[in-house]
Amino acid sequence: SNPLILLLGDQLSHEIASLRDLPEGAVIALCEVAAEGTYVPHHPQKIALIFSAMRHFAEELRERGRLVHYSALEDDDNVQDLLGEAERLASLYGCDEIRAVRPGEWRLWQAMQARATASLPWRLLEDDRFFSTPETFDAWARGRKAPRLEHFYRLMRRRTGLLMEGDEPAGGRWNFDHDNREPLPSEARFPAPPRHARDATTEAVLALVASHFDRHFGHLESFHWPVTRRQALDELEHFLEYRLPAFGRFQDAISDSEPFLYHSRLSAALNLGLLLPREVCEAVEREYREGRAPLNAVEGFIRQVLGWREYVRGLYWTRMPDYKRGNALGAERSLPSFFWSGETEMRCLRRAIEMTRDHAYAHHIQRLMVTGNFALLCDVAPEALCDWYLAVYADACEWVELPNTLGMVLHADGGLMGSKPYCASGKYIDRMSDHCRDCRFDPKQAIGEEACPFNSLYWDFLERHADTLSANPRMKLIYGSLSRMKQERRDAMRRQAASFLDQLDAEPAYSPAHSS
Ligand code: FAD
Ligand code: DLZ
Ligand code: SF4
Repeated sequence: SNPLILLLGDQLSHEIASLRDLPEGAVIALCEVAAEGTYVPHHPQKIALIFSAMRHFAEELRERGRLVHYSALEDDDNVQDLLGEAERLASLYGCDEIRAVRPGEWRLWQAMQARATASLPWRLLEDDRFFSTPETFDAWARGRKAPRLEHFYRLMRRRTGLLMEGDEPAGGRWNFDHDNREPLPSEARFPAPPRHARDATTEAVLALVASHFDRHFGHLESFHWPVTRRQALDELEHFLEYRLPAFGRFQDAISDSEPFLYHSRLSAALNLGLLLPREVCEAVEREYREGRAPLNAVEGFIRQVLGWREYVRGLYWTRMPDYKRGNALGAERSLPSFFWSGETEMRCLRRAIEMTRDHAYAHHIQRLMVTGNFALLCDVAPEALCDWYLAVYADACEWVELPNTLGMVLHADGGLMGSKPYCASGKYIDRMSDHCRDCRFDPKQAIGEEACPFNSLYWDFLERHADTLSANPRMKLIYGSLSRMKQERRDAMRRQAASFLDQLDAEPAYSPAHSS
């Protein structure tokens, strides 16, 4: 046969299934298309990262002697749609089938399956770069009333042998989360991230993106993403040496000035395929085995990649398309316009959104406990929030973004991702961060002009959703506190929250420009 291999922008691994056992005449296609750039208004850094990484990967394939067709965004004959472009190229090169690995989003998977015809079949292959497949996840989850990360994670530790000593977890415990909750250290100096040289390819892509996607939210100036495997390996080395040892302790801390803290910054390289999760976990485990990093850090990291990352993917593929329609708390509010401008007096939100705009990055606790928590407490509609997270982060791909946003943040999946919502008041943000001293609000007040809005929103959220949440055993303590609160105070909270939400609703609606 004479296949056309369609490689998507997040399939840039030489080990990927579609590049194995290639017949002599196989044509490998990588396609920059407008449709993928605009179905949500992606951050310009995200588009630049993907295009530059695709161009570099195409070059590597050519160096390995492969026949590659690269459709650039500005090519005259580009039909600007992934499936259409693949079919055009298949006919151009006289190919008799199109091969592709399962993409990262259900909409494309569905479209590819629907597309196959007798004259031009689409052959779809499993993505085996992950530790698990949708099929193995399904086999595990089926029959469980409530699938839980912890059980899945232990099974994955056993299956892979990562951090295992025989049948026992290294260090005698599966979980070191309790050691991983230190607030921001007062005098810490965080390691500066590596800066990768921008070659001519990256410069050309940055110019292209600046001219085509200039109306999307996000700045290009600080573009620093690794765009090749070589650069991604440098990022990994940097993480192992300078960040991993402190990764666990400050995993939950938030800083007003530092976007990266001790986080790995590896999600984008992992999601694009420049690094494989197995090699990253093995390298991190080696640091523990050879005495260079403590177990709480190493276990904390491996839990995220071997546990959460695989778990969300399993949920995504086994629950879609229904998963995307979940709205267990009936949230209907539109996304506040300041998510696209950063213009709010709430310092923590402002900084999380500014860092997002500047770097196409915010770390997990900013996503979960600042922007996410706020959206949860305000009943922002899942679809609006999911579109935002999918657009603004360099690592965003629906298989990982959706369960985190709709499930973990909004509790809209009825508790598949988390047994309780991660709602919190200003007290939590004050404890974990140094934002509040620069804020015009006071995290210790709940009522009045100076009061931190998170506080009244938090209690009002609990009141509003008591029907759904108060029976949850993990919410018992907090509903106990609520019921002991004087009625007067509860009424005052409700009024305070209502007036905040009214103001929010009165702001002009805004949605970011989708450029052509
Ligand atoms: P680190 O803190 O260094 O973590 C190490 C690695 O663990 C990450 O690189 C990532 O691969 C993995 N990881 C950590 N947490 C999660 C998680 N909850 N789910 C899956 N993998 C995880 N991650 C994405 O890769 N893409 C997304 O689109 C995405 N959207 C998110 C949306 C929301 C609302 C939330 C709360 C989280 C989202 N995450 C997403 C998970 C997590 O926030 C990012 O993976 C992480 O912040 C990336 O930065 P890092 O590489 O420095 O992570
Ligand atoms: C996110 C993205 C963008 C902006 N552009 C392209 C593109 O032009 N060509 C491409 O193959 N992939 C792109 N991607 C990534 C795809 O959207 C991603 O592969 C799917 O979302 C699912 O995996
Ligand atoms: Fe955020 Fe409230 Fe602290 Fe201001 S006072 S930074 S709004 S938590």
